[in-house]
Formats: sequence, C-alpha cells, structure tokens
Amino acid sequence: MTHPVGTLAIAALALLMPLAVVAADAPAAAPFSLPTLPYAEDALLPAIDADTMRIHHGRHHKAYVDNLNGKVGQFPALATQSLEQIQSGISAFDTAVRNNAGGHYNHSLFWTLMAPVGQGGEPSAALAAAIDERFGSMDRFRTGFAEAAGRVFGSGWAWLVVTPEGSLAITTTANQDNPLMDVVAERGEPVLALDVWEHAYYLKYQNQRAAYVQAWWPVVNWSEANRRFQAARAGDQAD
Ligand code: MN3
Repeated sequence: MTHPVGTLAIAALALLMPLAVVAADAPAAAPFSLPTLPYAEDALLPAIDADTMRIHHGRHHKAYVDNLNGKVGQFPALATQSLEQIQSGISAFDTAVRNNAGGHYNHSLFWTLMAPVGQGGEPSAALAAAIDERFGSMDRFRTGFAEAAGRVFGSGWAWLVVTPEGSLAITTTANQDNPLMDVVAERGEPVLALDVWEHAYYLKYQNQRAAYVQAWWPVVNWSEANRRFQAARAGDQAD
C-alpha cells in the first residue's frame, strides 16, 4: 500500500534538500557583516558629527566588511575563525586581509568604546588604580595617550592595552593593524581604541587631530573599557 504521509514527506524532503545545501553554503560566502551602531549617528555630538559617523560607519567600515567577505574564497579559514583569531594569526594571510580584517575588527571595537556624553560611566576603581600605578595619574595617562595619538604619522590607531605581562601600555599601530595581530611590535588586549585616520575627524576638525583627540574623552565608554580591562586581567578574551 502506498503511504500518503510518507510520500509527501519524501517529496518535501526532495524539495528542501537543494535549499539546505544553499543554506549551508551561504554563511561561508559572506561570514562578516556590518554591525549596527549602538547609538544614533548624531549621538556623539559635539565630539563627532553625524556626517562623519554616517560616512565612517556606512562607507568606510562597510568597505572593510565587503572586502573581507571578498577574500573568503581565497582564504576559507576566514569563515571558520573568530574575528579575534584572525587577528592573532594575521601573518597567515595577505596584505588585503590584514588591512580589511583589521579594519573590521578595529571599527567594530571603536563603536562600542564610545557612548553619548554622560552615558559612558567612569573608570572602575580597578582600572583607575592600574592607570595611576602605570602612568602616575589619570591626567598623565590622558596626556600620554593624546601625545601617542598625535605621533601617529599618517593613518593609524592609538590604544590602551593590557600587555601579555598584565600591565597597561599606550601603543600605536599603523594603517588598520591592531595589538592582537601577530605582526605588530607591541601586542596586548585592547582596552581603549582611538581611530586617528583623517576620515575619523577631517569633516569637523580638518587637520586639527589634537582637537579631535581632546574632544573625544567625553564620549569614551568607560563601562565597556572597564569590562574589557577586567576580562583581560582575568586572562579571558575580552569579547
Ligand atoms: Mn576609521
């Protein structure tokens, strides 16, 4: 006897199978996606204007994501590793992956490390104590960080990191490199990140990078920095 339910099930399975194959392949084709900004484009005023945020996130960051997805065919490992794992093994890839995986990681991090004025909290007691111990005071840390950001020649980033030895350090990287990468001189787990590419500030500040860095402190998301510091000190990956 024929079994109507079974026949239907087999017919349904036959219909679904090609879809299942497509679904299994789809993530590998574009495993990276542009994260949504955790606030409105004008939320970081007066430090960062809405036009800069829109172009920076919607065009620059999106281009890194699109370009990185475009490299998955050449480097299938990109689809199976976390974004952090890709950074720490970046020497296995080519320059385009280094630039675009770095750009995607750095910007994804940068957005979370900012918050509207008054909403970013304060450094935790633990982070404040570590900053005092390493740099002498919060003011001296800010001065040192701003000087480091100013010294980046051309395009790059300034960082506060927890070093492999567990202490704090101010570092800089060129282009879209970051302290997780196995190709940079000073490695560590990022606690703060500041983009000092001209595309991050030129519309509002033109060539006045120092003014941009000074205006940035009130939009630092210390709550997220505290979380990252605690995770790095505990030896966990911060995200
Ligand atoms: Mn940027």
